[in-house]
Amino acid sequence: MKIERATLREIPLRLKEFFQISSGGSQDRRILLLTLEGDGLVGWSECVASADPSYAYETTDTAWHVLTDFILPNVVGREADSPEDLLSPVWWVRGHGMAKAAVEMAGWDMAARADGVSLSQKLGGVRDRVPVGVSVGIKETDEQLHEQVAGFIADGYARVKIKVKPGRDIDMLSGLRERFPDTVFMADANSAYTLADVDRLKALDPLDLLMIEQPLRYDDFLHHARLQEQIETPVCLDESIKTEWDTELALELRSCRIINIKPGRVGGLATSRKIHDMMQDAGLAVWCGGMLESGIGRAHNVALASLPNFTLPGDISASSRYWHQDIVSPEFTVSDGHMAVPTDPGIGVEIDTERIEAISTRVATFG
Ligand code: OSB
Ligand code: MG
Repeated sequence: MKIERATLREIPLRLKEFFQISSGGSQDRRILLLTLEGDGLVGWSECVASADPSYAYETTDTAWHVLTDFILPNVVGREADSPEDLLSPVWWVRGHGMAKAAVEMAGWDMAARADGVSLSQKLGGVRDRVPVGVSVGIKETDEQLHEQVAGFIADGYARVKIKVKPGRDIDMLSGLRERFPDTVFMADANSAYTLADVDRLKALDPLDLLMIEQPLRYDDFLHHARLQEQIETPVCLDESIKTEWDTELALELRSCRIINIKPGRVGGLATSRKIHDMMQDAGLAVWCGGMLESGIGRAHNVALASLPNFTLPGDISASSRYWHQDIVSPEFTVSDGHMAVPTDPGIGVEIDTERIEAISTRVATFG
């Protein structure tokens, strides 16, 4: 594949409601969209970096900097064998997986279109619809929380993830379990605890949670292993897993029993697939996480989630859970706890380029 031109854009997109996690929150997303063009084909991707570094060290601005000053000038004008190979000229760039993933994932969209197949088919997907859940931000009161959760259960989501932090955990989750005895719940702490909180985390065992996601530090493997030894709830890692080598370390130390794979966080779809395979070989499940993406990032996620070992519901909710109007059509919808995997070539959705151009706050073009 030959990359003749790259266009990076930033668009503002306002979430329907503020999304609060233990380490921060957001409502006005600043999203980077990338298009690669070459050989008469186009590929689209979304960079998952957030405006601030409260989830990862990358931000919208660091991704813009690394993409425009180092990555894109080296990628454009070159011939590559595969989407991963697009990044070989910048093998020396350390970290910045979200910036790198944007290039790699646009490359996958292009490669699938070149073959006339859907991204799901190109990746080796085996499902035409995937089980999906929803992630619920921290709410000030249990009343607000119960009301929102009741709505999502009525929408049919296959599981509900509740954001937690010290003080908004045991009682809050016990109340939910009591009110909704049959719902599949899990918790996500975004690193709000330390190993000293082990008793608090052990107290969650009777609540029958599907898992607890990233209870401890974002860069910690050892303490997650020590915690998993002492609690029954399966530990899932999110922030900690940025590469296949992180996955190897987590498996060796038994830091987790589940991994939340976000292709943007791990540098792209090729690494996502490697992590998927490593976990499958270890007899452990994975699921596809989300970063409050527009329909472009969501299309990549749903294609990835069609791979065989994505057996747990993903954080891949309907477009209308996030946006008044998505930038793709048809919008993504959920029925019976599942989302359909697009079948048209590439990411398989129509992109509202007119609106994207109209709302872009900055544009950089290469080639
Ligand atoms: O920890 O999974 C997370 C959103 C932003 C940053 C981190 C996380 C999340 C979510 C939302 O949980 C998932 C989604 O619906 O996109
Ligand atoms: Mg998480």
